[in-house]
Amino acid sequence: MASMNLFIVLAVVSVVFPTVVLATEFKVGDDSGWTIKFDYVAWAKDKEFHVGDKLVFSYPPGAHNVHKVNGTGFKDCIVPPQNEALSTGNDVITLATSGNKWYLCGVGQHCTIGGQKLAITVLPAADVKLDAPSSAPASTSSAIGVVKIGYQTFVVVLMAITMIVLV
Ligand SMILES: [Cu+2]
Repeated sequence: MASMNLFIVLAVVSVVFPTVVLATEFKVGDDSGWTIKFDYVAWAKDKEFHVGDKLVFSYPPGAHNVHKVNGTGFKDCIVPPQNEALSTGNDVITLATSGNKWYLCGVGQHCTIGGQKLAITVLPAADVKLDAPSSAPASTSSAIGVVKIGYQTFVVVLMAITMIVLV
């Protein structure tokens, strides 16, 4: 009855799977990472950030750091005390609340001259989010469409696997 047990497990998984919230991890600046002379406005423009998602600031340790600041600090590049900086070179920030968030680099003139600062808007946690960040749809309706198609494909694949196992 091993195959029957497998079928039950797959059936349960196929029902539960669409309700699971998958957090997205955003590598700030993608392959460029956290650096000067990068357009973080353009980088953030097409992305949807939700509560529970993560920002990863990646850079050579010592070259940069990460400060969370307020809107004024962001606009004027006001750097908080050095001991409040994240500085591991692989700094992961979990977006815990919705609203506007601002980050900057406190090293030298990286913020003022290098433009090394990031502003994002965090939305409430998404109920269903199965698509990768790079293909995140712009509107809610198309997002639901993508999820439905993805889910149907998922079920068809599951059924195919189950048939193979049972035969
Ligand atoms: Cu820097």
